[in-house]
Amino acid sequence: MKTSPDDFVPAAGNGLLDRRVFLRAGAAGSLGLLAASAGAQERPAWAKLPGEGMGPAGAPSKHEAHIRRGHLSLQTGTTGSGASRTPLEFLDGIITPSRLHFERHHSGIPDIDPRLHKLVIHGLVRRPLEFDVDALVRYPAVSRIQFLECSGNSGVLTAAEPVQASCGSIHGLVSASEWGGVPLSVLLDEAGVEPRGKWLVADGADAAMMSRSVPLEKAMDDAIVALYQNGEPLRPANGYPMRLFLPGWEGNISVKWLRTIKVTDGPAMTRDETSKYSDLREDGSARLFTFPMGVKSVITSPSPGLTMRQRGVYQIAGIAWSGAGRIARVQISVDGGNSWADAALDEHVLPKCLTRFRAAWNWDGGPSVIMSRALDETGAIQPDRGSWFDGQSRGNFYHYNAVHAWQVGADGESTHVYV
Ligand SMILES: Nc1nc2c(c(=O)[nH]1)N[C@H]1C(S)=C(S)[C@@H](COP(=O)(O)O)O[C@H]1N2
Ligand SMILES: [Mo]
Repeated sequence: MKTSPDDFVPAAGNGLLDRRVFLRAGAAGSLGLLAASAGAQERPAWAKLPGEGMGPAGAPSKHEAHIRRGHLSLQTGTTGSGASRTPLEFLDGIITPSRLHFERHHSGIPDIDPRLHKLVIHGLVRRPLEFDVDALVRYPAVSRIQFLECSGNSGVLTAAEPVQASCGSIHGLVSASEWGGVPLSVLLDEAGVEPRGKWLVADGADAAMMSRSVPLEKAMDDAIVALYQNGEPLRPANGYPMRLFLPGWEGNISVKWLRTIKVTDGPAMTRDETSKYSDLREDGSARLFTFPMGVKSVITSPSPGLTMRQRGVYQIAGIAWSGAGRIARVQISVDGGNSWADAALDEHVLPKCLTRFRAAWNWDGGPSVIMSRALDETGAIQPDRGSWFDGQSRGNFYHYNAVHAWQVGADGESTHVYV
């Protein structure tokens, strides 16, 4: 079935179309109407000669070499401390290729020999245990597709003026992977947590000695000791040979290069959970722990650098996620929030994972402000920018999840605006 522009049903102001256009066969064909009609083609040179041979490992096309992690900020006076970001504007679907997963290191990437690395579980347990990789791979394993987001992601949106940067530079401290490994509950059960054991303190084998306190409840619920990322052993930057992975919670607590788990009767109040990653309130007090990441969405296309060259039908695409569970709904506005319509969600709507959303927009070539707003299965709604600041101290920039807006200009370029 072919659709024509007549099949595009308006859903909200300024040309936003009904999402059912994505559910209909032939919808792509209708967008193809914009292209010159394809007739018989000449065979180009590459279609006449035998191609390159195969190799032991793949690499992206040389024509896509610009798709790289962006905004590599290095903390001055350090070697390898800082962050690199996922180039969200160039990606589609929900899985982040491992080579483009964001990185956040507090003291660089340790060069760990997996044969010498051990995870020790001790403290308030009946039987202290020690595991190397060879031992862990013999345990019952699980794998799940889930996001990881740094609490500092999008924090630049607390600035007085909207920063002009790419989508990935602003929001790219979030990625999603298939994480595989051993449920922490299995290992803790084997060690035998004593009744007084209510928390654990996890620390990493990097020079930053990253350490975080985890409530036992979460550890027993869905935490894993991850060994695999997108089907292959973890990348060194992401915790090789093993990391803690706490689905939906602020990235910092997923301790990389996991070395020790000590079961305790309370939180240790480590440097990494007190001097950083805690939210300062208006009255000057600090909130004690903000673990799950709030419901959030971002339009990845169009966005700065992805120029819209002519008026007509475009796909608005983006990602939505919530640390509390599944995304229930994403709404889109292309008129600065005056009217909204539901986006279509891709097939895989997984808990604590990125969800891909799409909407069709018949752009009339005029300046437009485009926004997305997500709702999760617990009923939580992504806040608007104004209400995000309620109760927060000035200067707090962690856990920013407010609705975000791009302005598409008459020249087809997107810029960052506050609404
Ligand atoms: N050992 C250790 N674990 C760590 C860190 C670190 O510097 N050292 N950074 C934390 C922070 S702040 C985040 S956001 C995530 C980032 O994980 P990634 O680099 O795999 O994206 O790891 C966390 N775990
Ligand atoms: Mo982080």
